[in-house]
Amino acid sequence: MNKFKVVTLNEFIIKMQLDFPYAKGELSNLLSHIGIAAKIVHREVNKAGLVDILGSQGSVNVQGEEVKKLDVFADEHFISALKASGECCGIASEENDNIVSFDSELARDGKYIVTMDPLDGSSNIDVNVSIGTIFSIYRRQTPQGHKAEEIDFLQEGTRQVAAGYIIYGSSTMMVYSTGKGVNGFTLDPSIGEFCLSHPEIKTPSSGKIYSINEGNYIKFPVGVKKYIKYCQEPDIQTSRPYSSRYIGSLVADFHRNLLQGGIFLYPSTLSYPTGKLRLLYECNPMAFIAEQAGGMAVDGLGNRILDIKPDSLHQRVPFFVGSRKMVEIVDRFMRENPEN
Ligand code: AHM
Ligand code: MG
Repeated sequence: MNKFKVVTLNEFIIKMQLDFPYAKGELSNLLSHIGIAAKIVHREVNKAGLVDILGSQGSVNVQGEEVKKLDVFADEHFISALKASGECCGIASEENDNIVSFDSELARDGKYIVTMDPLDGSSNIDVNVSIGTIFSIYRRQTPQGHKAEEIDFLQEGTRQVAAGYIIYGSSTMMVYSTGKGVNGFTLDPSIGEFCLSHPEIKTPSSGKIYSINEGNYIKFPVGVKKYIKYCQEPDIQTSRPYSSRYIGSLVADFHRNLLQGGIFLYPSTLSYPTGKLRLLYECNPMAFIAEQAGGMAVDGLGNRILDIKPDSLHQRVPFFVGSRKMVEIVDRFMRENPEN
């Protein structure tokens, strides 16, 4: 790319703001602050093997899972960046049992709330495998000038104003959407800027990859078992058998499938009867991005993910996301095999 054509994340955010005639720059400011926090977390993730930041901190998060130090670091930095933006009145995060309402006068006037998984795929931190941050932005429901309340967070995914993720991989990338397509930015560490590298991402309507933790096979619903067998059956027309690819980091598995075409599945299992992944800060943002890129996301129980009305902050749902034709097929398998 010609160096004079490099578009930084901030330039892009400002340019996009012009598409919204009444925008006052608040969302742009919020997104820029997320970009700053992402760079700070990138810096720490990159030296994770060098400093004594690895290993478990000893505490247990609200999901009953062990908290690693880097999770806490990411959580704190994203929270302070969002607070500093002055546009956000509160957050809900995987690391916090309850919502965090910001108290300052500036923050109470904030129009937006953010849900986030500050460091997803945390079991991969210690082994230098890609991890990520996932976020969603909504307009608050309660009036400005007051503290954020839980009701501000329990909104359907269709009401997302923006959503995105940061992948800390062989490069660090931020991918986000404000509901007008999906764009990806790669961090150039030498200049400390996210640069537009993947404009207007469209996901293939079908792919050759299925991603699922097959170790749970015997615990899957019948529809999923049959779909896995379908993925493995040879068929020239649909390029089957598909390849199985599973990293165990949602952001990394999703990102690969978004670019190459494929399907990611986390169904209900006996250990996780309603699925493992969290609606508010894992499934909804990814579903929003998938749909904006031409893909699809459902729960396999007859619902589009974005239409589900949340009833609690850390609610889990079964999750099937990816290339449209592949999701349609697994959805059909689920409908035709309703038994568990
Ligand atoms: P985490 O938020 O505790 O990191 O868990 C979420 C992760 C996802 O990134 C990934 O898709 C899934 O858990 C993997 O779960 P499993 O190990 O059961 O396959
Ligand atoms: Mg997570």
